[in-house]
Amino acid sequence: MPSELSAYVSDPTPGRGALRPARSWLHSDAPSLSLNGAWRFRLSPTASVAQDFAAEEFDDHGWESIPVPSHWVLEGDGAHGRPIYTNIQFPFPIDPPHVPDENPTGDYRRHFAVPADWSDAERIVLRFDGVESLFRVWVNGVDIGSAAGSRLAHEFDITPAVRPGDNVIAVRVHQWSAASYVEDQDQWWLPGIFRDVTLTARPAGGIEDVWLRTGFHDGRGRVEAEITAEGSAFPVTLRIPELGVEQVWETAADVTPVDAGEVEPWSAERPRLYDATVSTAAESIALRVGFRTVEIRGDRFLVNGRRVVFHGVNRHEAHPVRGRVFDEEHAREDLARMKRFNVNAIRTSHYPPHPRLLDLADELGFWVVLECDLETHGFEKLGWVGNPSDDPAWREAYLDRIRRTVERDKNHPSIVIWSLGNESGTGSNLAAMSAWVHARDAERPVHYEGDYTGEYTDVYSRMYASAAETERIGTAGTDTPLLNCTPAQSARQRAKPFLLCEYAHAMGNGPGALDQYEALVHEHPRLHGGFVWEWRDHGILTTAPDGSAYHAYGGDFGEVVHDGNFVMDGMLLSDDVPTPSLYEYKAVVQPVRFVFDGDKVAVTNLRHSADTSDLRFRWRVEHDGTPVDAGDLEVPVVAAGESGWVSLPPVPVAPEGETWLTIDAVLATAAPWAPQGHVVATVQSDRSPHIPVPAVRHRTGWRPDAGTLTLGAAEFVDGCLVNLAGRAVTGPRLELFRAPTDNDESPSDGVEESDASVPGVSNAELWRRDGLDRLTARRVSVERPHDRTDALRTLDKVSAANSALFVMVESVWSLEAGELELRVEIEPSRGWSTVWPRIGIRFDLPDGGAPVDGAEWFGLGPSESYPDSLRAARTGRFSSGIDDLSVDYARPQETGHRSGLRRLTLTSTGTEVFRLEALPDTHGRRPGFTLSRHTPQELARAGHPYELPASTTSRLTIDAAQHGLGSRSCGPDVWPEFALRPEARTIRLRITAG
Ligand code: IPT
Repeated sequence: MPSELSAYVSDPTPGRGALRPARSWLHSDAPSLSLNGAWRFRLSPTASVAQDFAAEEFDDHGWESIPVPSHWVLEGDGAHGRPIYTNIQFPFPIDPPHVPDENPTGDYRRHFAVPADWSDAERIVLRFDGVESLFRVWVNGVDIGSAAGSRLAHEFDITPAVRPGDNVIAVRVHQWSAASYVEDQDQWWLPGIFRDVTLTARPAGGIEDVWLRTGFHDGRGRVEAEITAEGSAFPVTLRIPELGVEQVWETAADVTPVDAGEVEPWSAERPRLYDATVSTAAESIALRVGFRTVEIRGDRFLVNGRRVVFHGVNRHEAHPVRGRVFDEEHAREDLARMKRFNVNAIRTSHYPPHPRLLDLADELGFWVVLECDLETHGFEKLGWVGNPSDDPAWREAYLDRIRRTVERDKNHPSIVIWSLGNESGTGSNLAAMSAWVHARDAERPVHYEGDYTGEYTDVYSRMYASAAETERIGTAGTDTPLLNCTPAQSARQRAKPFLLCEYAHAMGNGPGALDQYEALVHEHPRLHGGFVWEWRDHGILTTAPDGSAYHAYGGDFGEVVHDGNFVMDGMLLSDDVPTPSLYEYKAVVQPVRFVFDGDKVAVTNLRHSADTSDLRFRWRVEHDGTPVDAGDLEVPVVAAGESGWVSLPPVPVAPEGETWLTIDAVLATAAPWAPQGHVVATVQSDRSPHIPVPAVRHRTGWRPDAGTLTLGAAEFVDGCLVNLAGRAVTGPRLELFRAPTDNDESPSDGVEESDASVPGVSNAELWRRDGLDRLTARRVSVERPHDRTDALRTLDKVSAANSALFVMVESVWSLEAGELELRVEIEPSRGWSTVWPRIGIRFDLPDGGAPVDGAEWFGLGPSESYPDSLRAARTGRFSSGIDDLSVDYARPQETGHRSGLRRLTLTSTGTEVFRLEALPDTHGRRPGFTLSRHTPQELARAGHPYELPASTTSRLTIDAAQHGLGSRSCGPDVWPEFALRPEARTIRLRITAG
């Protein structure tokens, strides 16, 4: 590679020729021209191809066409290389600032016409909103400049190179560059011009930049304007028509703060915006201002004087087809969905999103932590040796990145914190970024998680701290040292507001224990909530060998190094389907809470500042899940932070069976993000009388006896169930295995080791070691009572190859008051040392002519639930087809468990097959059920949904217990309280034919 080229590609400084200072992304009436659309495109395997294509005259007829914006690896069905997914790893040798000669390089060309009336323009500016990673641009053969900073905007003055009429632009983009070392975020590497390219005609006397800093104090709004314009552009006028503001500034020196009078403040809950314009004779800029004041007072983070609690998510730009290419409609729907699930905050992990996203955040209402495009995580394995964050050669690049970040988005009221980046170690360049932000924007605090000791940031932040650690951080009067901190540094950090910039890793089935974090926030005001990792899976829609469509993850494109399905860790599946974790999250963080006391309920409004006037309260009473009465609950308006007691309606109680009272807080009128009647918060109260559980009938005189037998709906041959309700059936067999979740598969890091973890080893590994996935049974005995009439007892010893551990399973089938009862006693031997995934029994129901394909149940639902994820589940009657009982996690794993089962009816094409009543055990514990087309073993073997074998059998598992979910794929394990230790359990079912 020629050395000049190598020097260019491996230059840590941020390019040449781009306009500085960076400006806001403004809505101006100055003429502009989008250069989005079809461009000519050529991909080369190295950076060292001839540059002749940059000339004005060049024959590009043989080139392909590619859309701008796009990522070339997602265009052309694999003809342009393929996406690469890595989390921390660099997909090239760690040889900073150099990158390999194999450096996919995309050349782009297109013609554009400069309108004749642009001749009055003082300057013509070319803007790139996002190009990954390093690019260089020519206009009509004239070298304009180069830039790096993939998710940042770069503008160039191209006035000397353009002419009215036809022009040619040429852009060369390299996938790898020095910048790749500081863009090592956990995501797909997706090269190309992936955001808008725009040409603007800058008028003489126009406004270069504007910043309307707003404040809200004592009911009044204030605007402090910063206008960047030539002296000759003045006078400049600020208008906020709705407030009657019309302020004319004759000269730059006149620009003084404006009292906007009485205003409604902006908050994430009531995102009140006022249309404003800032104009000169030549140009008018439209802005939407929101009045709010951000401040830190002691260890509190306040907006408009009130503490903020972040119920946030980390949001990447990810789309299964477009990658990081922005689609406004999709983004708006995504944000509206966040609102519907009670999400109130976004961290823009780990780079500025498309600028338009912040307009949407202002409008729909979110607290935003706006993060700079920076991550050098791959240096961690080198002990951070060579990390750019502490290398003066990179200082300018770091400063350029933060300036572009803050300048572009500074006008947005939704942005309340600036974040320097993610996982970049620590060092002087980060401190320099922070100093720059403090000088530029004294109001908004600076965040960076990697500043563990708090040398240069304003809030204390951690990721994946356990609930116990979080509590230690929040507890007043504690002086336990914090992670990586001396006592003095701990004291410094404890003096600041705390947030979890990432927590509750939502990979696969999980996380559990969301509620533990939420509870802490309300006990310890220093804790300001956090941001779940993460909002959505990043799967890329592609085609399986069998022709079916699926969402690909790391390794699916043949990458040399990759991180598998670690990119599938969202609360939303790649195709926008909310996972049960999102419902759980919604329930856990709901802004209205209820506490029952007899015939009264306390309604507490936990919002930041909005009262409950937008809500209506509805109640309903159900008897065994069947509605019997409903109405509106009159709740006086409750101010934020307040509670009010309300009398409940008289609740008709069912003499036998269960009575549940449910209250929903719903939107009284439609919001921009949800229809009228949308449920914001829910609570249930159990009003059932005590219902005695029928005692186990004691039988004696058992003696060996095989042969055939019919008991109610069940037929047996030699003690084996062969037919149930007229259908062939096998089982029940003991099932201790579940298809390991991503959390189950994750080795423990031994930090804050929980009850369930062995350092360095995953639970799934322990389960396979113990053979839980390959249990075999030996029938010890088959017996009937002396009179041979109405009961059958079998005893099985269940164990795995090469193991002496075992479980005894005693099953008693009997007729009780004419009903078939099955009681299973599960008794572990001594010596089981790990947690168990489940304690259940499985019935296999072959399809025959008509598969068992549906379930109706009274119990917890409608979604799956696990011991540490039960808050979204409510008691009621639900029904579902078999396929909808499972969640299509990107990597098949345990799914579909419904807890707290009372009654279950299995159906086949709408017809009842059999009914099953689950009796609580002597501790009052009820089993759960799973109905699936696959066994746990089949699920565990598949890497993707398309790898699951065709099914000819439905599987019903009744679990006395399941292990919790935890968050161990990146974070704490299952809390001891929800970890399933081997233990004796009883399952009792009453079964009747449909
Ligand atoms: C953390 C990263 O900040 C985030 O980008 C993502 O990779 C997440 O982990 C896991 O999905 S860093 C980790 C070392 C805690």
